[in-house]
Amino acid sequence: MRTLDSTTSLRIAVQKSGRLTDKTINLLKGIGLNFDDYKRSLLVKCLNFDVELLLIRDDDIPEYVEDGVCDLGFVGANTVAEDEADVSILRGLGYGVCRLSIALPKNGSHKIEDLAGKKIATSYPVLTKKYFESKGIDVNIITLSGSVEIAPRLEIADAITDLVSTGGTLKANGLIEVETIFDSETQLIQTNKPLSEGKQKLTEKILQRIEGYKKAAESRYIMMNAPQEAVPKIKEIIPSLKSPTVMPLADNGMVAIHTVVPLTTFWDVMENLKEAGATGIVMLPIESMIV
Ligand code: PRT
Ligand code: ZN
Repeated sequence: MRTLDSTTSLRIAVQKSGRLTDKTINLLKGIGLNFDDYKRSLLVKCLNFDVELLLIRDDDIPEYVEDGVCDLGFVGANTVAEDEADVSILRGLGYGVCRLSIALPKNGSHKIEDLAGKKIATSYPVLTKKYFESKGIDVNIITLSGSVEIAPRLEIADAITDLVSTGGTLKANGLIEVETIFDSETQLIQTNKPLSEGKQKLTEKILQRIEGYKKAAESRYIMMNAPQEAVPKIKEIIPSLKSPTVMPLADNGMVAIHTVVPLTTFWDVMENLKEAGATGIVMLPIESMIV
């Protein structure tokens, strides 16, 4: 195992090839990290920061970060929790969202209490065991590494726990989702081994940039014209980060207003602004922002 010192780059673990890969790479590029083609090598140097990416299977990421082989990692909360990894969770990232759920064959009892003494197939034995123990239901857990959804049809198990996002896989296999036992999203994790001052500073910088990047993705920049007398009403409508920018226009009594609104309220805000007298409302995406 390598020693951690200030001469080595901040090493970040990323899933090599899977559901989290593209979104993680896009996030890293979006916060200004440039690197060579990540598909060609397992260890990729960042061209403009003292950072390197280690591309590995997602299952290995919590352990590599726990051991300090990697300083940071991007991985599903489900994988971190199943590993019971001793790492720090820096933040959730809002992608790779899924849930670990109990699913049962369509025909038969749909009560989890009726699973007492039955066989449950899963790739998540730790989380599944914890859940059933917390409910006081004694079950036999069968660990499978994949294709868990087929286990009831093969009569290997009476029920399963598996990751679900759209629910299509369960449905296609004649299973009904009856209970969520763990909600997951991709997380940025950090090793609990000590980091050099340089690495710690870089980690904080990355975290701050992610904050701005996420905020920007969830916001829209809007510009509009309005009569001066509509400004107080418009200020009430805009749940702005700060006060909106209000600039007089050459047209007498008219002003231009620029502001940022959260995407979630965007359409309501647009409609209310129009009603309050705003015209020529323009909305623009925001690449990034410092918050
Ligand atoms: O090769 P490697 O080990 O790196 O990858 P992997 O095959 O183990 O993982 P991968 O790439 O499939 O998933 C990586 C991570 O993506 C998971 O650990 C989760 O954090 C997250 N994620 C999000 C999902 C899903 N959504 C998901 N739907 N992981 C798996 N699934 C599977 C699920 O197991 C089931 O087979 O998709 C199927 C269900 O999907 P729906 O849409 O039909 O419900
Ligand atoms: Zn995996």
